Amino acid sequence: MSEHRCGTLAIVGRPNVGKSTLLNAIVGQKLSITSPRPQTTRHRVLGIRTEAQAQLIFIDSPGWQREHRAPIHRILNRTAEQVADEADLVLWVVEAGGMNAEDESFFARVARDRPLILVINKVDRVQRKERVFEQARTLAERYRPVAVVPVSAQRMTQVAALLGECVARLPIAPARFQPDELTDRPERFLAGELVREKLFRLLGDELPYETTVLVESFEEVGQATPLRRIEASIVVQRDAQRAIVLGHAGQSIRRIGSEARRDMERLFGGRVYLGLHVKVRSDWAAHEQALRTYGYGG
Ligand SMILES: Nc1nc2c(ncn2[C@@H]2O[C@H](COP(=O)(O)OP(=O)(O)OP(=O)(O)O)[C@@H](O)[C@H]2O)c(=O)[nH]1
Ligand SMILES: [Mg+2]
Repeated sequence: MSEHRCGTLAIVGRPNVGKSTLLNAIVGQKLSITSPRPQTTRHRVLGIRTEAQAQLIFIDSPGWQREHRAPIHRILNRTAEQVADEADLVLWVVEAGGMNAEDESFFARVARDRPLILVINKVDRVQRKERVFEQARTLAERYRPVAVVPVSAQRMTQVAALLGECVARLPIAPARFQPDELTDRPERFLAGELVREKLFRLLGDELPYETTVLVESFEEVGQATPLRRIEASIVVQRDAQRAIVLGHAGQSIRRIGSEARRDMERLFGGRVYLGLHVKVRSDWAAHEQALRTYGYGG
């Protein structure tokens, strides 16, 4: 019997390459929110995969970007750098056919000198597969990773092959989490994130990045078929944004609420009541201190 392996794997790269989609594909649950908008992820999110002879502890991170125009970008970059620092192995995610100068500076500043697996994601978007192999060859020569694996996180293509490459390179060590643990984040955190995902997906560019979600209360009631009662506030900066979140006759917020609730029920495996509110709070995002109060940077 082979020895048991366990270690941490950082999922890093520039915004929007599919890091969180990959984490979810690996764990089989929506632990980390995803959207077509860059910098959807704002926190480190752990996703644990337990196999017979290995436990892989993946850490999803915010997209790293070269330019930071606002304090929040600096915080997100720092979080991504810390995640890469802490891990036994770094999974650097890039896009099939779509590398740019930002990937290059990410490598120079964050990924260089680390044991690196290069993940070429979104291969489903490339018609001619030999293009992907060419890209893999070029990247292997240029960045000297321990492996290059083309995948489609969305379609789950080659994810098993990626896991095989990962396990082989982890230290021999006992498991750190129980086999049924999927993350270190409490349900309360995951609930807030799912509301934020719907907000991002439904309202997209209409809202500024500073829009966030606060879970005001989270309780479980009832014995036989417990119900999670969750009250959450969407925090915006201006009255006009409040109107956008509410939508005509409250349509938008109702849809955000029902879609978020459906995802929560799937993730928690039980009934959920979700009360959603909108709060206006101006200018807090300009201050890193305020961001910390809201739980960023952790
Ligand atoms: N076609 C295709 N799209 C993908 C794939 N993986 C992710 N996407 C899409 O790419 C977009 C970004 O995905 P995310 O997983 O949120 O990307 P991310 O790297 O976590 O982004 P940030 O958290 O913003 O840094 C979403 O619209 C995904 O549906 C893939 O394998 N194929
Ligand atoms: Mg993400």
